[in-house]
Amino acid sequence: MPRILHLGFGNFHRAHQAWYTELANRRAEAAAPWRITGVSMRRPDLRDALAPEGFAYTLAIRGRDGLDLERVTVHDEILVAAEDPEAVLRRIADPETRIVTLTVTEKGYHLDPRDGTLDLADPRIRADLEAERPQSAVGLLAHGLARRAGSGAGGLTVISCDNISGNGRKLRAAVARFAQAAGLEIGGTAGDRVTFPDTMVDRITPATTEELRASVAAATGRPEAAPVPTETFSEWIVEDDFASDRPAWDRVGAEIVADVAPFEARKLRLLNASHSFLAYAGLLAGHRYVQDAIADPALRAGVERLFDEAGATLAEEIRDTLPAYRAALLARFDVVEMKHELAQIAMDGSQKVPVRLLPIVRALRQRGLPAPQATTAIASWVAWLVRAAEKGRPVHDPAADGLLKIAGSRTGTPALCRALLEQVTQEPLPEDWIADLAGRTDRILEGKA
Ligand code: CS2
Repeated sequence: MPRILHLGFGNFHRAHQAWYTELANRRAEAAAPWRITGVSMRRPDLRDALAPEGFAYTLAIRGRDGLDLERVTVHDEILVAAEDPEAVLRRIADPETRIVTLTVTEKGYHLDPRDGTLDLADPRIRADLEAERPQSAVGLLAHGLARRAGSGAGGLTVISCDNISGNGRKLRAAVARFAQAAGLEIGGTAGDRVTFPDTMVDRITPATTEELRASVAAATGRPEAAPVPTETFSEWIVEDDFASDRPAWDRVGAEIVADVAPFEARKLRLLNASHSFLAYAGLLAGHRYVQDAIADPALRAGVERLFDEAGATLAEEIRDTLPAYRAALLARFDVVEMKHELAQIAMDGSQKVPVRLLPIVRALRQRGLPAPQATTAIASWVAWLVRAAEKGRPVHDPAADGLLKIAGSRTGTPALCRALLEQVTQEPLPEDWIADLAGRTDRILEGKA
């Protein structure tokens, strides 16, 4: 039975890659169905909640015309990496496993946000470098690939499904760096090839709420512990670089292409960039959900300007798609029943700002153009951190301690902006841009923006 091992068994995986695999299995009736081993990285809660149902769950797909319920039944095993890393390593080395997918969020890669390489000074990575049984995704992959190498287990495709630009390439480099530092030999022979295609993934998937549990129970007539809310829209673009066979994903909507980069830039710089802007500016304006922020005329106008700026940085070949893409995005943000929490999107800004917003500023400045709205979006992040430091509010970010220390310092806004940005980029930060950023931050903090 062909198998996928998935690291990061959370709602996004359950709404996206698992759903494509479910549909592909239904399509390819004659072939052996693919099964997924889900791996929760830390907590057993979801495994325990889903075990009585044989790990099946309901996907609650919310569109303008109501709720559509689909059953997803592709998982037959859930492991918990923190409890039993050995079981995960065995599965990576298992010849049945043809594909490893990952949704561990940006911070789950332990990359240095300033240059996107594995951060060997990160405490989790340091601990894993000493351990026989690592717990991070990168450590598990390096050890698992070392076991697999030369075993004749066959080719393996490792697919990062997180919102990081060049996600496949960065993951490959991170695993190689870890292996080198740990003295592991992972280079497969011709028969044991391992590839890391780049991908663009897209489906808005909020957290499960009590309200969703109640509406799914009312519709199906039986209570369910962990249904997943999502939208009708879904997109998955994967680089054509497979070392193994794969489910018939391309027959159910996924696209396998030669170059993912233009799609990835469009998604990160339009969807994710405006999400982050709405999160910081929206929370500062007292909103709770994406739907409230996008209904605020000032914020909606800001999103439109951000779309203009981001659109101008994209490759020529994708520009024609922009009017329809932008209209679809606004409609997606507007679905009132989604209740997508801005606080969830605001998390991990130090990992998100450098891949979503800074590339817009960089690309426009390289052409001698200003990037006022992308700069305002970054200023919203800075202002939100300053407010959090003032109020002693916790910030969910792997770099929270350092960020809050800077945000709470009384060095003056330009120095504060520079110090914060230096946490997330190695690029030179020109004085005029820092002055502009600081001015925008002050106006937001004074309530004048
Ligand atoms: C969001 C994304 O939480 C966030 O930062 O911007 O998770 C977004 O909902 C997805 O990328 C949509 O595909």
